[in-house]
Amino acid sequence: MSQSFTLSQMGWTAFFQQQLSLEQWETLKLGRVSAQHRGHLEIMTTTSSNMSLAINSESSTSTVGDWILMDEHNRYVQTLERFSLFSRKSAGSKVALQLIAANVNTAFIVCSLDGNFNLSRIERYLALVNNTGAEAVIVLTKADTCENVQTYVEQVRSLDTMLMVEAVDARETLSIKALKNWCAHGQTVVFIGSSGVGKSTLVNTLLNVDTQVTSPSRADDNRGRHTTTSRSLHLIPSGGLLLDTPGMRELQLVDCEDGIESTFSEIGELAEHCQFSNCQHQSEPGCAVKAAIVAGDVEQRRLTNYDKLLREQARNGATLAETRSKDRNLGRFYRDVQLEAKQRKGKTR
Ligand SMILES: Nc1nc2c(ncn2[C@@H]2O[C@H](COP(=O)(O)OP(=O)(O)OP(=O)(O)O)[C@@H](O)[C@H]2O)c(=O)[nH]1
Ligand SMILES: [Mg+2]
Ligand SMILES: [Zn+2]
Repeated sequence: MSQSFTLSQMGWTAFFQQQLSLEQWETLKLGRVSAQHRGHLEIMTTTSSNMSLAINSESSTSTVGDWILMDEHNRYVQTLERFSLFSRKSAGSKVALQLIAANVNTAFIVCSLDGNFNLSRIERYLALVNNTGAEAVIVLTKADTCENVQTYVEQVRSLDTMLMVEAVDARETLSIKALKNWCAHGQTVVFIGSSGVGKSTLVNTLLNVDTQVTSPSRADDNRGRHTTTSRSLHLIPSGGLLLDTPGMRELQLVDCEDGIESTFSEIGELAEHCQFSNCQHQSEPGCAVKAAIVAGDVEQRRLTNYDKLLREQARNGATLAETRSKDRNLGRFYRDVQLEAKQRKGKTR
């Protein structure tokens, strides 16, 4: 299917326009990465919804949602600066940063009300989203299977009274009507959350077509059977772009301190009133955070999660930096060895 859209429908704004010179604007082609495959990127342009671009060492750093420039032969030239970027530590033991999505306005943090609900997990996703500057909306799906929906909505609101929360039946157009507010013309929305919570179901209902494959929930979503296996960007002809992602088994945060601080801002504010400026809020005297917990104003769970996430992102950040520097040193080592070999050859010749 080859539909064509305007740049503005695809999310183009002045932020990107100002990055181009007049010459680039007149001679180069623009596209937005809509999917990433093993050897090629799928690109949305004003003339094609699925142009293919081979991945080379330069384009390999771009991700779904990126705007890229191509020359007249459809060769990759450059990725434009992003206004937001989602990344995490790659799942499993691999020490690498995985880019999830670029240029996202809103993130729907999707949780289902059938056993998936977990406030600490929601905070983890919130820290990720708040670190990017995108707006977070908590979408509680499978509200049709739950008897006390309102109590869950209130639990989420207790994290932050300003937080947007919507409880829906993801399969029903009428039920998800409120979500359309965030899917306005040119706005990009990413769907994140565990496997089986209804991300692709939401995408299908919002698109009004069954583009994304969905499958019945498994009792245990920890076995790695994900229905959606890659990220993809879909344009709603009436406005908005939806970025579906595979369920995350493990969202490990990296360098997310700002996101964590803004997600748990009341703890930081209280900490300013602790007797010691380096208070760890454990058992120090004059701890304002502990006092708030005793008074019932802050949940102990929240403080524990705050500490855990802060430590985790710092640890992952340090490991990643170490790996990068090792790689650099190794690269230098190989270069030196090659240089030496060349010099030796030169001498013997
Ligand atoms: N009753 C009910 N079922 C839902 C709702 N949302 C999703 N489902 C069902 O839940 C199952 C899983 O939905 P998917 O949309 O595939 O979940 P997903 O989050 O995309 O999962 P992954 O692609 O594995 O990450 C499907 O059978 C959906 O029909 C809902 O609000 N109510
Ligand atoms: Mg899916
Ligand atoms: Zn303290």
